[in-house]
Amino acid sequence: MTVSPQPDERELLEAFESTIDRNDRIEPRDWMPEGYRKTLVRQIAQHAHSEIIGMQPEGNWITRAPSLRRKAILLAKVQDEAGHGLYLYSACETLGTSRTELTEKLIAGAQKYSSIFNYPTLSYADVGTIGWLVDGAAICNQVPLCRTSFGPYGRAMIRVCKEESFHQRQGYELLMTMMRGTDEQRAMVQESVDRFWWPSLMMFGPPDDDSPNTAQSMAWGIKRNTNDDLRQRFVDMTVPQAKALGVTLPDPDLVWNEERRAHDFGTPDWAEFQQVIKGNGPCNAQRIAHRRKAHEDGAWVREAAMAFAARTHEPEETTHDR
Ligand code: BYC
Repeated sequence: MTVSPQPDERELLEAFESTIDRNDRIEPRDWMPEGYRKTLVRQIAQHAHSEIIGMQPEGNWITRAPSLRRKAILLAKVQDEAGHGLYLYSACETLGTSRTELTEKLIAGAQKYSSIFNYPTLSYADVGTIGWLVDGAAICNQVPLCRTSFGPYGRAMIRVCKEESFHQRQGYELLMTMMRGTDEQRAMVQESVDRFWWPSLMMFGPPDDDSPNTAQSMAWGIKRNTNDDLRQRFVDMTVPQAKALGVTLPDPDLVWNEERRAHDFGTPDWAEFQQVIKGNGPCNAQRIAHRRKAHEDGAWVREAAMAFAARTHEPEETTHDR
C-alpha cells in the first residue's frame, strides 16, 4: 500500500485562504487555522447561549399572556428560540466542542451571551418590543451571517433568519394592536420602547474602533459587516417602522442626514454595555442561576435518554421481551 505524503501546513493554509478568497465554504472536514476554529467556537457558542438565555425574558410572560391566542404565539416563539440554540450548538459540535462543555462554561459564567437578555421584562408590551426591536436587530445581524465562511454556521442561519422574521412581525403586530387600543396601552408600548431602544443598539457590539475581533473575523469571512455598519442599517430600517407605529424613539439626536443618506443618532452608554457584558447587568445573576437550575433539574431526563439509547442499541435477542 502506498501512503500519500501529508501536505505541509503552508499548503494547507494556502488551500484554506484560497477557499476564503473564492467565497466558498469551509466545512468541518477541512483543515483550518486554530485561530479560525477558536473564533468560530467563541462566536457560535455566544450566539447559541443567547438563544437559550433569550428564552427567559419572554418565557417570564407565558403564564400571564392576555389571551389564549397570545399565549399560543408566545409559547411557539420561545420554543423556536430553543431550536435555534440547538442548531447552533450542533454547528459548534462540528468544530469539536461538545454542547455539554459549552453549557458548563455558560453556567460557570465563563462564556458570554447577548447583553440584551440581561434586561428585565416588566410588562406584556415588552414581548412585542422584543419581537420588533430585538428580533429586528438579530435579523440585521444574522442575514449577512447566512453567507459566513463556515458551512454549518451559515446553513443554521438560513433557517434561523426565516423564523426570526416571523418573530419580528408577530412583535410588531402585537405592538400595533396595543397602539390601536387605549391610552394606557399606548403608554405601555412607549415605556417599553424607551427601555429597549438603547440596549437593542448595543446588541451589535462595541463601536468598530473598540472591537478587537472585527478585523480578523472580516478577513476570515466569519463576519460580513462591521458592528457600526449593521447598527446603522438597523436604525435606518427601524425609524419608518416607529413612525408607522406611532412611537417615539428616545434619542434627541436621531435625525435624517441627507448628505449621508442615513440617520445620525446618539451614542449608546458604552460604560453600561461594558458592565453588562462583565456580568453586572440588572439580570445577569438571575439569568445564569435560572439556567443552572434548569440544567440540574434536567439531569434525570438526560440520564433516562442515555439509558434508553443504550437499551435500544442492545442486540435484538436480549431486548425482545421488554
Ligand atoms: N453582548 O470584538 P467584538 C437573538 C463581546 S440572539 C455580549 O465586536 P465580535 C435572539 C464580544 O463577544 C442574539 N457580548 O466581538 C434570541 C467580545 O468579547 P470576547 C445573539 C458582546 O464577536 C432570543 C467583545 O464584546 N446574536 O437574536 O467580533 C430571542 C468585543 O466585541 C456583545 C449573535 O450572537 C453583546 N451585544 O462581534 C430573540 C450574533 N457584543 O468574546 C432574539 C452572532 C460584543 O472577545 N454574533 N460582545 O470575550 C456576532 O455577530 C458577533 O459576535 C457580535 C460581536 C457582533 C455580537
